[in-house]
Amino acid sequence: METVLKLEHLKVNSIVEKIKSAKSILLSTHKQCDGDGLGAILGLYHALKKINKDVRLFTVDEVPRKYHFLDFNNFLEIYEESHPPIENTDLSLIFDTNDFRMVEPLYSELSKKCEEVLFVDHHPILNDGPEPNTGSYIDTTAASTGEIAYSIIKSLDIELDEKIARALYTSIVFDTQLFRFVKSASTSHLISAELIKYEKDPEEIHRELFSTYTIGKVAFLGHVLSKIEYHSKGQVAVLLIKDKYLHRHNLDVDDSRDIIDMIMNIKELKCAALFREIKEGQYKLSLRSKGEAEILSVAESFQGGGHLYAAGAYIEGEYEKIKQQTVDLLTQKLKS
Ligand SMILES: [Mn+2]
Repeated sequence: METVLKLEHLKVNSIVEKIKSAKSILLSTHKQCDGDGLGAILGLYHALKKINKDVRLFTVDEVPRKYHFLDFNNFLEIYEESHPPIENTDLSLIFDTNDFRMVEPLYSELSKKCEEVLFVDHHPILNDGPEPNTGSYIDTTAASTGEIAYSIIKSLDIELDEKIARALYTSIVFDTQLFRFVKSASTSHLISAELIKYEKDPEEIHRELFSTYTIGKVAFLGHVLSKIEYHSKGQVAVLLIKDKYLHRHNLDVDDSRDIIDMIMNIKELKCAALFREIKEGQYKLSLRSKGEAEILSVAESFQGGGHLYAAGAYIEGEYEKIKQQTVDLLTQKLKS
């Protein structure tokens, strides 16, 4: 087990050296943060505190309710346009994205105030997107950025503890969806096996992340799941979630985020597209594929991004048109 993990450590050496020489470090993740980015920066925050670094933790917007069990209220700050300027900082590390647009307006402030701003990520660099800053660390073989944070912490010789383990374990189980998406590597399991020694109730974490349905949410699901459309002989599913559906059941945006993965449990399906209405004529598209069709390029054709088989984009236009365009692209991908 040790050998496998040691190999992983080597790759993050440049980031580790930068952390060693920095006194003040700021950690952040993409907007509408998820369990992966948040878990990774929380784990690293607790670890860097142990070696007496001056660390600050920022998100660019509210952290969704379901992550509140991670207990970050006393030190996590939300950066908004009106936020007082950030003090000069030696190093900023941004986890779980390599696209600065996902970290605005914080990113612009960091570029002014930090010696160095680097991305630590596992998403492929977008073909048409911005080039991540030199020195950034991107490992697309990692199933979560929590695994990268783990390697950094280990390379710094920081001993794990309950807080670090809880955060990193959250990151891994969130992005692998309880070890369903592990990118065929043993790394996620090996690291988790070590983390779980420090975590007294891993099942509580599973519940906090995945058993979050309220009665309202189940009613909402009953409503939206009945509206799924099937195309290409049932291989492609499309769903539109109107803003008013969420309002009607008193839910927020984060409550709609797991629906696409739920749809992907349909056996016959090969890929799915979920459109969430932001306002009329404006949609957040989420795409998923079981692996036969690569869908990142479909997201990129709408100026979006993500992973090869899980991607998304923000789209403006008339719904029926955008939908048809998406279905056509997905069908093409299935044929090629
Ligand atoms: Mn991630």
